[in-house]
Amino acid sequence: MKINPIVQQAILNNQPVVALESTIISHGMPYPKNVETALRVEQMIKDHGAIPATIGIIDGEPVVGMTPEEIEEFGKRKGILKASRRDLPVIYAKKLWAATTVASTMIIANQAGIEVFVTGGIGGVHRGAQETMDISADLQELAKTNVTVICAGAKAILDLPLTLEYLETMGVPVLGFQTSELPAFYTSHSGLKVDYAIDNYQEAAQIILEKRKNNLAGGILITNPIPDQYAMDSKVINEAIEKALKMANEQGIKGKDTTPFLLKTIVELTGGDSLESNIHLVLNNAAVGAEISKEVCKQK
Ligand code: PSU
Ligand code: MN
Repeated sequence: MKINPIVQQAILNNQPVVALESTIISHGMPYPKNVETALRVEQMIKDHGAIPATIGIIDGEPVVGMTPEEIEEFGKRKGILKASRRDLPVIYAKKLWAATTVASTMIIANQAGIEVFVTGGIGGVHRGAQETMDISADLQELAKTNVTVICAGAKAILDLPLTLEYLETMGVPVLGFQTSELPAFYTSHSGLKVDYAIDNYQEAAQIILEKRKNNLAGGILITNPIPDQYAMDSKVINEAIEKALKMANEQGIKGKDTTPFLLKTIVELTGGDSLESNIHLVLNNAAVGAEISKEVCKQK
């Protein structure tokens, strides 16, 4: 793997590093907002005193700490694949370009020695999974790979109660950052409870270090609600979600295309409003993730 020297140095010196995924760039947001956002997220992490490491795969080589030029390329190049765990060996062997999902970013971050990973939303159990068995590989990865993921909960394109059940079965702690309610990505309310609320960065770091010290393999999910001023109106967003799900169904969208299709359609249906919320919640997660990674380094 190719590790950016600044990132490598920081890891070796127990300085805070925050991993970032690239599927959100290539398949989660339209160009040029995707690139703009990715760079702003990196800046936010730096402003909070940590080092960002955006992860992607270039010519079959995992890159940890992409350059701004590489991020730009991931944002606009056509045909960049979406790589989850099962795609990795093929992409490496065929020397392809691929964006990494939550699952594959966790794998590569872990191999590089990075504990904290910030994103927008994770994949989960899709609505209708009782029939389709569409359950994101992100959930299995959280069960086995030692990386802490900070997100804004999961989108209501998913079946949130089943996603929580699945995470419970897989032994993944689901924590709320200063909340006891699972945030629902575009809004801070899902009506569902997280396992535990955590009050501050110190507590987050203590939990992470206890999990590592006691060899309790797997990830931790820290859910961080979108700030009120950027949240969507729940009626507006839920209508868009319902409509997008119906369109996906009618158009026969399946497998790994489902999540990117839904994200794109929701942005179109809300006239770009959902994209603005999405951008702000990622920035907010970046700030929290940077602070947690600092605290982990301090307490280690
Ligand atoms: N949810 C979002 N934005 C995203 C994704 C999910 O709000 O960009 C991406 C992440 O990379 C996540 C992936 O890991 O979609 C999940 O895809 P799937 O459902 O196919 O596992
Ligand atoms: Mn799926």
